Amino acid sequence: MPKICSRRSFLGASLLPLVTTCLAAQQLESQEQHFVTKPLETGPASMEMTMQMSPDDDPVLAKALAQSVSQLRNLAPMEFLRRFDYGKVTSSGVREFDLTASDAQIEVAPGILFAAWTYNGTVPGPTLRCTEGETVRVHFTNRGSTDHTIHFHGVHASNMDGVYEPVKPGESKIYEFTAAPAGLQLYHCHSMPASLHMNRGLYGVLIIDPIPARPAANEMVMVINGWDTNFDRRNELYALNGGVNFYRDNAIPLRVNEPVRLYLVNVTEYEPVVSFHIHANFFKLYRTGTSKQAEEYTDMVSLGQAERCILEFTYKIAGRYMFHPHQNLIAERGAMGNFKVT
Ligand SMILES: [Cu+2]
Repeated sequence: MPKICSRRSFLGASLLPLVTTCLAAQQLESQEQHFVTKPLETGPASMEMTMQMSPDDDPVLAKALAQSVSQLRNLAPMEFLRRFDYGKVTSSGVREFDLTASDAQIEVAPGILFAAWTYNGTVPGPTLRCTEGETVRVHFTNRGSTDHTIHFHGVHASNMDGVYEPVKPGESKIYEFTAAPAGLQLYHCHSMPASLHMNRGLYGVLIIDPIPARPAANEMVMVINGWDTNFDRRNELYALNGGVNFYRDNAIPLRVNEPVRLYLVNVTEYEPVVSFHIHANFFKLYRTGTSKQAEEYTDMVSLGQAERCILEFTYKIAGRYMFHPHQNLIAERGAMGNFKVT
């Protein structure tokens, strides 16, 4: 029996649905830990659950962190890094995107399946890309099991803000706005509780390119996120672009002397701040990407939740270089990566 079941089974009748889920999970492959529990209600029971599970006391999570990562089901962090969705431009010049919310089981670490809520089937959702001043139209369909929205960061009308008009399962909504300001924005579900809808995986990146465009570079998107696998409002695991330790074991290839531009976004729930550090190098820092003038030249940046920034750097010496949040516990629990510079 997976340890999660034995630990939870003594917690009493209020957690009977969890126990039932655990019994069902025993039918699943023995090497996998499936997290398919319902979110906890507020109240004494959830307080009790905050004492449960961390990689320090759960051998399943500890093993998943120690195991080498190669492929993850319904996640493709290496492809995600440089996959930009430009949508389609209509004859009238409107840039249109399609986003569909759906429930999906995604493997966030080897053998760890998470019952995610997704945009277009994966986490993060697609990186949408447009140019400042364009009219953007997003066709949103909710094929999930509960209400969702899309809340875009940016400047737009209140009825396009994706907060007060929940889209019910089976329904659709069109969001339309003028892309502004240029910079690194994000989008996420704002159904309540937003913390749950984001922890479940409903977020993505919106890049609004300036006119004139930034200089050519090897561009990548990196989203820092946490995984609260037992819905106790604390993260057991952390990830870069959804995959726990994926870039630790699958180094991102870079070339010596090539300019690199990293679009960095923090969507980590339940942490007041998450930092990011690259080894053996410094970067130019553009907060929110709204200015073309770098604000700092540094090797560390700290981001509150939903904060983002653009980093520009170049490696001049070949080798393997680590990057990670400098809260080392967060790095050790999955938000670890390497560049391989050749
Ligand atoms: Cu939602």
